[in-house]
Amino acid sequence: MDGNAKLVPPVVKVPSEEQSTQLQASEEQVAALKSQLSNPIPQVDTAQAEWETALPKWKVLVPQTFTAQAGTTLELLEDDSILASGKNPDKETYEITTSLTGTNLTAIRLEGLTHDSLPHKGAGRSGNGNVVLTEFEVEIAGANQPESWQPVAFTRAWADHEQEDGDFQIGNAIDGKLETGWATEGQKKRENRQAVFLAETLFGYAEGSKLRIRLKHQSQQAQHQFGRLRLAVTSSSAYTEKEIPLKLQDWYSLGPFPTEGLSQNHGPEGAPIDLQQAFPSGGKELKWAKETKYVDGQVHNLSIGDNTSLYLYRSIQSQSSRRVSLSLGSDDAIKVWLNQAQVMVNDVNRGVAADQDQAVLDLKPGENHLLMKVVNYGGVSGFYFSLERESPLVPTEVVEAAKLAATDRTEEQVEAIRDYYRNQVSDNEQLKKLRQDLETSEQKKNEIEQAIPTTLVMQERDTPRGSYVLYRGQYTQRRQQVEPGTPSALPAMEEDSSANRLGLARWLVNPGHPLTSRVTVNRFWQQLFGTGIVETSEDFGNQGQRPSHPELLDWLAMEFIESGWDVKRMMKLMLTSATYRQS
Ligand SMILES: [Ca+2]
Ligand SMILES: [Ca+2]
Repeated sequence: MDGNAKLVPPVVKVPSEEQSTQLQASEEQVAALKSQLSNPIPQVDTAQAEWETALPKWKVLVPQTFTAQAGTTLELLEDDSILASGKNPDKETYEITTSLTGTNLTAIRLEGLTHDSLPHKGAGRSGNGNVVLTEFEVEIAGANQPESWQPVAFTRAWADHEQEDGDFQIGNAIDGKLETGWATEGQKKRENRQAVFLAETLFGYAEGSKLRIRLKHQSQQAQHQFGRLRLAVTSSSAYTEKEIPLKLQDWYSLGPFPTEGLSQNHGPEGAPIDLQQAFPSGGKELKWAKETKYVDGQVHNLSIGDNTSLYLYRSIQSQSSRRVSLSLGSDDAIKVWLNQAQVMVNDVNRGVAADQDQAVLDLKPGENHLLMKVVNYGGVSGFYFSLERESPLVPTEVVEAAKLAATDRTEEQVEAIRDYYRNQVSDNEQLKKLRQDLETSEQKKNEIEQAIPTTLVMQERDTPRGSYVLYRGQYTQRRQQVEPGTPSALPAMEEDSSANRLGLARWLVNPGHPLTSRVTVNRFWQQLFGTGIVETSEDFGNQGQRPSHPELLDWLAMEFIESGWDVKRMMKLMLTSATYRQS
């Protein structure tokens, strides 16, 4: 059998004793680390509590009127979401009005929610579950002047997911153009979605306000409407702060330096960057040069020669401590430092493309120094640099659960907040270490499991297929159903035995049923002597011949059973017998 080929299930693992011990130890280690990762960690939990209080508080808007221009049926559900059904037009615009109190509102949240009645139980109405929102428009009027509608302009929007193949960013929903839109990629992600729209100015009248909200689904993609949606407002400043952009200064380049490899420091590594400093190289002095041709988010080609290093530097200004994701590409190897600390390294030989590597930058308030080194091992060279869009929105369930007093949260809610905080937000070193250890342990456990040999087994179906007498042998002509059993001329299976393969196997080797043993030892005899004690070794029944020495056959059969079906022992017994040596 091909040892590399995967066995077709059902199979059982047959570990050696050593493997069993190793596996158990590594399983225990994984379980211990998992439990540490979910147990209280005072330092982390205190930071989590602070983070929770800073989460935006959302107020769900209760729709008062809701209409669909092209004839979709809209219905208000108990959780104040709106569900679409009935007619499913190619294009549709939903209009919702609501009253609200509160001033200094900053943002509106739109949730696309899944529902069992929608295609694939997703959040959209199209056949594949995808949604394209071409425009999201909001107007506001004071409660005292209900008909003087003023637009609420949005400057920025975030979505927890955007379809990646094509131009489907959330910003397309507030660009005033009906030909552009935000796609949720609902054909792949059949889950709740959220988008947050940041208002240009604070909104909300002191006397109360009316809002009129339009969701325009005017895409070329037919029926790409939300099937269920909910709206909320907040006065949180969380999104306003997010809006303050990073200031990315010009690039400077230094090099190329002939190099022995990625680890060779040509001068600027590990020290504060001084753009005036000169670096010796091959009898010359190299200096930093300002580069204005590099555009973020584009692949740039460099011609720096074989086995050379080029340094790239820029400063990044941030208003606050924040974490951003950096997406990189390089031809060939790359190393990146932030404020002199290495943040990523990849010693590879490759062509450059977008998004080959990712790095996380923990920016401090004020000026941050980003240094990159690209090493070209041969041929062409190049790099790619892009700061990714904002970190993902905190899932609505987490935000809503965090609003509740700790004592009012369900166990699932406590877990959801803790897991999200620990995995996505916290930069605690102890946690990082635990996660790394868990990863290593799980890898080790997998390696042990992979090394355990498997063997094929049989497995009974949960519900037996059923066997029937077939009239004249035709499979379409079923007569009565038959049950598994042994031929009536032979002893029956024991009553407590299951009527399956296992039962049959046990019946065959039952010491009270010597026929199997007799047939087997007779074949051994035939192998050695040329003729069996029963000459018709293939037929032991009424049609076969009588044994020449019935007592010998019985004795051998009993010996075989009592030896525990030991074939080698039986062979030896026969080969060393006086009878065999005579022949
Ligand atoms: Ca648009
Ligand atoms: Ca190259």
